[in-house]
Amino acid sequence: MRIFIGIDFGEGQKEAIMKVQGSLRNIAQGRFTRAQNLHLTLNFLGEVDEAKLSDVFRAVDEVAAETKFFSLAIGRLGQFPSGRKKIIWLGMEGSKELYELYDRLSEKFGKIGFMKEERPYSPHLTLAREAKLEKPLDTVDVSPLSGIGMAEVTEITVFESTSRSGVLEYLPLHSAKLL
Ligand code: 2AM
Repeated sequence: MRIFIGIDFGEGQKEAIMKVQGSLRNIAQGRFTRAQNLHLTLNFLGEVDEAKLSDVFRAVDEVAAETKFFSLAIGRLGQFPSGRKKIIWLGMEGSKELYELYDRLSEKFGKIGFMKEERPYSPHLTLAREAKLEKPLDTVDVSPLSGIGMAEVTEITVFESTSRSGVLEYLPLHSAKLL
């Protein structure tokens, strides 16, 4: 099973994000993320044996039980890589708590035998894949985001990433509430 730990967003936040995506659709072609798939990835574990899932759930529970809820500002639009077909994302404004949560999870997953991610954590919320831009990204209207301000993070979720006939689906398997 392809597993990652992520943060889900509330309906109001998803609505605002989808409005920004709507504006992006005016200047780009690509595979756009569906509203139900909007999330922020914390730790990506990759292929996990079903037998190891309960260890993953326990690790998430333990970290959640020692982490206070926090706020996250959904910030600027960005893209990578710089080639012709890009991933377009919304970045999170530097939240110390988010990075601390990521580090705590990484440490815990290291202890139960998962490889540490070499690349630095780059929190982003993917709006579109394989995107081809017809105009610069700064022409996208991001004003709906100012309406939602800070997103409160109160729980973390273990997701299974599946692809059925090319349609990506992220199934929540287990959630743990932060303090
Ligand atoms: P993406 O949106 O940039 O593709 C499920 O695939 C989630 O895990 C997505 O948020 C995806 O990020 C992320 N993801 C996929 N492969 C990854 C990897 N090797 N390292 C970190 N995150 C990854």
